Amino acid sequence: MELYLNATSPYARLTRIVLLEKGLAETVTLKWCDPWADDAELLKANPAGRIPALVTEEGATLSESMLIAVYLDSVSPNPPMLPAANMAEVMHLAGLGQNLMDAAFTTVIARKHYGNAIDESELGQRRSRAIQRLLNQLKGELGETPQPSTINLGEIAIAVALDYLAFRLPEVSWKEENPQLQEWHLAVTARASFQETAFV
Ligand SMILES: N[C@@H](CCC(=O)N[C@@H](CS)C(=O)NCC(=O)O)C(=O)O
Repeated sequence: MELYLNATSPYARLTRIVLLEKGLAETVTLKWCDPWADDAELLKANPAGRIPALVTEEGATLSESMLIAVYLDSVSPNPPMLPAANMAEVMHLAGLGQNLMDAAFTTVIARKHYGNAIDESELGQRRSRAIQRLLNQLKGELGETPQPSTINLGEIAIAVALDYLAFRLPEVSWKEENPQLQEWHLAVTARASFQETAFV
């Protein structure tokens, strides 16, 4: 398989962490690219020009980080990223994580293209309020320190999104304002899969 990615995409990082957690990293060639520079190979694989894009052994290109994660879970069922016993809970958390990622990532990209004043726009303010509401909800839902023995797609998505916030929008200062969430995040990101894929 081949995975198109870069080192700063939260979506690409999520798929890489899933590969590592499932012991599939050796089966994939990492194709580092710049999606913003219309990388020719990436455009050939994924006409949307977005990463992550995974080319399967059969030559099918998959896009969308969550769909790629579901596919990888089917390629190698153990350890499961979407355990059947608590599927709804894991998907619920994965959705919160992906929404936080989307709000943070769109804020970063909007600033890059239109300047920081874009934060004051109607959409910029909606994104900012969404980030605050999501953080509040996560604070309420992620009380217990996660088990070091297992991890699921919901936990991965949330921890990557929180890391991305700290990386790109440090002024949100979610750690200082949510020590409990910080403790949860520290436990998850101590895993080798997170250390190996840290944002740079
Ligand atoms: N919903 C997609 C989002 C993917 C995405 O937005 N990727 C960004 C990099 S972080 C990208 O490739 N952007 C290039 C572009 O939009 O042209 C996913 O979950 O995979």
